[in-house]
Amino acid sequence: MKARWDIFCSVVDNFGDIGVTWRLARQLVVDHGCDVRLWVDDLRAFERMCPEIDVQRDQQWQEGVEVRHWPAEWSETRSADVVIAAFACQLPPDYMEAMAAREGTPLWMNLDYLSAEEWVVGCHRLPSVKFKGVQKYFFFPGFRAGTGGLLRETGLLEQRQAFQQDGSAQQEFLQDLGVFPAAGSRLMSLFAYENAGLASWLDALATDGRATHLLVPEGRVLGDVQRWLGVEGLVAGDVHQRDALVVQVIAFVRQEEYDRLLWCCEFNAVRGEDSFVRAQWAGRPLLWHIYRQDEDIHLDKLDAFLALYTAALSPGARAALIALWQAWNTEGDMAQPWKMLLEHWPEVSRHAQAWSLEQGLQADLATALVQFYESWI
Ligand code: TRH
Repeated sequence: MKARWDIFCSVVDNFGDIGVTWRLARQLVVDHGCDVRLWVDDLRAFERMCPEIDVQRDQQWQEGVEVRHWPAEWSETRSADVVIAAFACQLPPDYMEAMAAREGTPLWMNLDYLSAEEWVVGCHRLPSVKFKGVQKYFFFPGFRAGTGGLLRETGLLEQRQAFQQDGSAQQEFLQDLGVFPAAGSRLMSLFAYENAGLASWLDALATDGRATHLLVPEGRVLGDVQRWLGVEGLVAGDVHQRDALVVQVIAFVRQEEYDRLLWCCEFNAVRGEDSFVRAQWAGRPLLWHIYRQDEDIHLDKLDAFLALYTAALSPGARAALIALWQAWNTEGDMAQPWKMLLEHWPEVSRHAQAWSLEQGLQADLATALVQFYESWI
C-alpha cells in the first residue's frame, strides 16, 4: 500500500516555506508514488507560484498533491504514516493527539533549514522531542555527504543541459516572457531582498564594456531599482536603459518557468533557500542574498557555504567570489568585487557547472526522506 504523507507548511514570510514544501510534495508524488497532503496556512503566497490554486477552497488537488488549507480551527483528521513539519512549524495539538492515538506509530520529522555548516551532519536524523510515545526526528537538507541532500527532481540536470544546448528553445521561452536581449548582451536575473549595495552594482554594469540585460522579477528589490533609475511605480513589462545596462521588470512566474529563466541567464542573483538551490542546479555563476537572521548568524551560514563552494577555485577566483558575496550581504560596495569576478569569469563559469554535477551525485532530499522512512518501518 502507498505510504501516506502529511506535510505541514506555515508561511512565515516570503515564498521559501511554500516553495520548498510544494516542490517536495510534488516530487514525493511523481518520483516516489506517495499519497501526499500538503497543509498550508496561507494559500495566497502559494498562488503566486502556482496560479491554479483556488484560495477559497479548503481542499483541492494540484499536480497529484492534495492541497489542504491549514485552518486556524483544526477539525479532526487522521494522521498519515509520515508527518513532516516544515521549518519547525508547530503541528495542531489535535493532530498530534491523532498521531499518538494511531495504531501504527507515524514517522514524525522536522524538515530543517538548509545550511552548509559542518554541525548539520552530526544532527541529521537525530531524535528530537517525543509526544506521548511518538518520536520526532531532525531531518537536515545539505550539501555535505551525511546530510539529507537537496531537492532535485529526477532528470532535472539532464533537462537543464538539453535546454541550455537548445538556443531556439531558450529564445522561444524568453520571447514568451517578452524578453528580447540585444545580441551579445549578458543576460542576468536579480531576485533579492532590499539591498543598499545594489546601486553600486548597477553603476558597474552600466559602465561595463559589455552590455547587460538584467531581468528583475517583481518583488522586494524593486524599490532599490527604482531609486537607481530615478523612476517610480515599476511594474512587470517595464524596460529602462542606462548606458550599457537594460533593466527589465518581469512578472513573478511559476516555479518551472523560474527554473528556465535561471537556465537562460549567464548569472543569477538569488535569495533565501529554494531559489538559491535552483540557481545551483542551473550550473551558472550565482550570487546569494541570504535571509537575514538575528545576531547575524546568517553570516556564519554564508561563510560555511562559501568555504565549501570555493574550495576548488584558484586563489584569485575564490577571493573575487567571496568579496562579491560578502559585499552583497553587508550592503557594501559591489563595483570592485564585480570587476574582480569578471576577470575570473571563465573559471567561475566552469566551476558552477562542475559544482552542479558534483552536488547531483548526492541522493536528493525526497529520495533521502523516503529511504529514511523505509529504513525506519
Ligand atoms: O522567498 P524567499 O526569500 O524565502 C525565504 C527563505 O526560504 C528563507 O530561508 C526563509 O526563512 C524565509 O523565506 C521565510 O526565497 P526562496 O527560498 O528562494 O523562495 C522563493 C520561491 O519563489 C522559490 O521557490 C522560487 C519561487 N519563485 C517563483 O516560483 N517564481 C519567480 O518568479 C521567482 C522570482 C521565484
